[in-house]
Amino acid sequence: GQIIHLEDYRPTDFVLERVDLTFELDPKETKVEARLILHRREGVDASAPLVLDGDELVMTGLLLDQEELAAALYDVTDDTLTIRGLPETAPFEVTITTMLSPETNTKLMGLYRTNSVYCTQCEAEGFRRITYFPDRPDVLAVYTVNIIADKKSAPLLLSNGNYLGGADMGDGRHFAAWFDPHLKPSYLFALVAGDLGVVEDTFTTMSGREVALKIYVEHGKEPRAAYAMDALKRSMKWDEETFGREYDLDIFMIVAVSDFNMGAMENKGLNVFNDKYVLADPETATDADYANIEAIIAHEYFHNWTGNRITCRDWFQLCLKEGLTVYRDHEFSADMRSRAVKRIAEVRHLKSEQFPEDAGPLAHPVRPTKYREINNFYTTTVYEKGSEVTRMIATLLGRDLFKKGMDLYFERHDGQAVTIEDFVACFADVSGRNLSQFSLWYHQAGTPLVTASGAYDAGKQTFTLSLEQTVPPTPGQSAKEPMYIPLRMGLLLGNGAEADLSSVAGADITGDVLHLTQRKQTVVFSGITSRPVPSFNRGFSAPINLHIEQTDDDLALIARHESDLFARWQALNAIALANLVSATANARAGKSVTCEKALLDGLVAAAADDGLEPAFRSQALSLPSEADIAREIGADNDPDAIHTARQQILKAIAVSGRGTFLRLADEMASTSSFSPDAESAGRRALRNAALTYLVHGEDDPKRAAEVFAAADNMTDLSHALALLAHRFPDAPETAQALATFRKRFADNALVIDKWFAVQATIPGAGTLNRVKALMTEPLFNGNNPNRVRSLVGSYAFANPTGFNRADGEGYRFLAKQILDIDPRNPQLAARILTSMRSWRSLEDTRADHARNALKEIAGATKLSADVSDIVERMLK
Ligand code: HT7
Ligand code: ZN
Repeated sequence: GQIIHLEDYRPTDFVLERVDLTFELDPKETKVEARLILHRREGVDASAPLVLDGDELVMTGLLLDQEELAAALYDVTDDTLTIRGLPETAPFEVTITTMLSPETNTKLMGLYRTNSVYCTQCEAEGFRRITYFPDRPDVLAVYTVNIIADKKSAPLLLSNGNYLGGADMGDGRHFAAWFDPHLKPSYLFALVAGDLGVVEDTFTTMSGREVALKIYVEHGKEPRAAYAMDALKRSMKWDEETFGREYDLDIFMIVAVSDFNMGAMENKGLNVFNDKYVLADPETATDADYANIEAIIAHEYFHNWTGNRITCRDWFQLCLKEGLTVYRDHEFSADMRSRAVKRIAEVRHLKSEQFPEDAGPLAHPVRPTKYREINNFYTTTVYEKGSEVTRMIATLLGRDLFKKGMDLYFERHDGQAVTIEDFVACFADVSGRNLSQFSLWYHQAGTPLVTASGAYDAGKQTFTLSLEQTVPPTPGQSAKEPMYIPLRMGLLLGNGAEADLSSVAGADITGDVLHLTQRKQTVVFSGITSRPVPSFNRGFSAPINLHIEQTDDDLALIARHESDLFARWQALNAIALANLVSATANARAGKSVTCEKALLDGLVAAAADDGLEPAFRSQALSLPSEADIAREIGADNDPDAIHTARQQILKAIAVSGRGTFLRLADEMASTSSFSPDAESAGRRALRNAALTYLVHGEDDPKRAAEVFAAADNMTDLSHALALLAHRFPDAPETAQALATFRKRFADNALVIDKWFAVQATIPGAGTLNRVKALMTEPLFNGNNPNRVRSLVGSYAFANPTGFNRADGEGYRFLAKQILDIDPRNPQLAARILTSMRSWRSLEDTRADHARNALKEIAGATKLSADVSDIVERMLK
């Protein structure tokens, strides 16, 4: 594929006014008739042809104003339909007939079948797999959709908007018509047809309109959609109360399907979901599943305003809808749950997923300027870093001005396809601030590094902070400008009090936000009566790396006394990370590993502190992951040494905190029936964290096997299974538990995904053979994205020692899988391949093996654009 550049953006030559679609559904021979009403845009040359996008289409008819078009007036290539000789000013009608085979569409883009249900996925460029079309987000039109299908196998016929009516056709078929009055781009089109069960409810909007809510799932699974329905109603209410956004159709539908490339899709009025993010009950879903369902239901619903009513001018602007909508779903979850705990989880995720992307060969700006394959830009940088950039705008402007800016955005751009510049201008306009330096966050890739050092002058009672920022070079961007970094901070005094920051020179401070804008900045605080301990980046106000020489004593003070709970966790995490990095060096050098007292004391004290909420204490107990340690080390990584060091630290904590962990395992055990609420989930998390240590401090699988046998919910059951499998992979108790789990849940594919993932993430070189064996297991299905992600994805993304085998077999296995998946489902293949994005930070032997595996992929004949784009960028 060729490279698309932002600077080449031009509006279309023709304006689309209306779209009428008729589908005659059939598994192998679906007929689509698309009637497009267009006119030439003012000022466009009268000879300019209409060029429509297409992808793997078979066209069987083409009419212009109801007349067949002469062959000389059009051309068809692999990906375009070009029509010449069109009217100069008058509107005209193009009618295109295409034939599709949904059953053989394994790419899951366009119209496909999943479990006998017809469904569509059009973002980003799937609509062109249905008909020839100006398939770009700045072409907004009103759609009418007629669906004709066999009545027995597809009693349900759904599309966007409001239902117009339907009828029996007398030949075993029936039809339904839908009209969506809202302007929309083609990527928001959706059609679903099949035989599904439904859960129904209603929501009364703030202006008193009643909206019908329907969640469609496979027959028999209706009770498992209750939590999703509850989350939907809470999302609708929250968006009204927080952003003043009301829903705008008579009906809102969600359909759960089992074959889906991503999490979910925000099609207007007809969201389509990966069933993993809809279905939940205590027996089959973990607390993490419940939290994900709540967040993703909210995310897709919030897109109705941030994405659908106001959409992207072009795909370079993807963060306009995704970054903003992630920010909105984060705020929603923070309001539904514990804000501090939610923030800790977000930052853990950002650091483990986005920071490595930003530090490796796939790094790109939040708003990229070029792409080869847009599917590869649905990244954690666009989503999560995009959300952090929105959060920084809110931090800089404060709550009221941020709200005003959002109100202006909704008012000014409703019904439009806009850019990041349009979005930022709303905040500049309401605040009167110049946000041009701030906008570098959209344009410069790479995680800024801020180094800080402090000096206290007791005589002058001043504290001088020397700050320096650098942004590392990234592909295509070697030199960087200094960024505008809002750094929330405090100066903690020995007695637990905080210094007043208002007497300051060298930087603007608003509240507790220090505005770091220069490459080097010296900031002097006056009136500081004793040596303070600085606490930086409270609430993770900026997505940066921070280097500051701080003693464990200073960090321990922050961990005990910070008013910001997030900062307390951050300090504990910093103590742990430093200890784990030095332990890794020792392990690699064959020396013994020691666990510092500050770490033992800090973790056990936080765990034992009954004044803190259990969910926070469980986060405090959860050590940085092996990937976190590798990232902190940065280069020449040996995953085996990291694993050894971490296991030994875990064991040392287990031994020293045993009394506390025994108490918590007992006290946090549930006494009432299961509830998925955040508080109950927090108690389960703390108990399971305590159990993790207890099991690592013992040489016998007995405790884990007992917890497994006694578990009455999936959170505890799957945690116990993972403890057994990861700590005692070869024990008979583990084999027994795996067999019991498989037998009990063999008919529930989403639960079996947990079973695959647990086994794929068993540490050590031996796991590759397990993974290979599991691929031949009857419950595995290489065509289903959830199964592939659970087995192959978990192995490659979440098993550092198993995947990064010193002999390179893990990489060779992955290369083979990528080449096998690619022809069927390029998007899935490309995504799993990104698991190798940090290959250059491995020690030489592994890096050589990784490079060779990547070269093997790159050298294959007939690679998809998706995979060749990723592999080429990774090898550059
Ligand atoms: N906006 C949705 C993106 C999406 C997608 C993109 C490419 C291929 C398949 C896809 N399915 C969904 C999801 C979201 O961010 O809400
Ligand atoms: Zn989204």
